Amino acid sequence: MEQTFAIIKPDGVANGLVGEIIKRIEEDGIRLAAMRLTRLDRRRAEGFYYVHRSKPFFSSLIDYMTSGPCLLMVLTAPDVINRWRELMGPTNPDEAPRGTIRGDMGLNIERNVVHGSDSPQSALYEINYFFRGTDIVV
Ligand code: IDP
Ligand code: MG
Repeated sequence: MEQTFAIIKPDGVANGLVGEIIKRIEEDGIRLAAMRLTRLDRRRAEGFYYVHRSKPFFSSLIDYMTSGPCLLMVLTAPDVINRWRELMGPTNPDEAPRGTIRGDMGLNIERNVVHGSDSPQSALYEINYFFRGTDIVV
């Protein structure tokens, strides 16, 4: 069993896509292990995206991620880090195939609906950044 960290970003929540995205997660056989609806403040969003702090899009990314509520999730399944990245599709919705979440619902390379950890190390960091062990129920 493996765990990963996922976010339905503010555009996804604002556009009413939570149900459709969770349906795709469950239909893939991935289990929800923790979940919280929250609005990030700048400090929290900047800490989360620390690795991107020197990118030109950083401050715009923080504006976006703090623009409204988002849904934080821990997902559990065998090989779930790769499986969730496959369901999301590539970062840029213009390059994401139909049938992927970003391909079907992403607005642009910034407003791309969902986040997923990219490695076991980042999954561990990101899960612990937002959740306590006792919040994780599967
Ligand atoms: P990922 O979310 O597919 O792992 P990352 O490269 O880790 O992609 O970038 C984190 C987030 O930053 C992306 O999901 C997207 O919201 C935003 N982002 C990435 N590249 C760009 C860009 O070139 N312009 C604007 N925003 C970007
Ligand atoms: Mg990333």
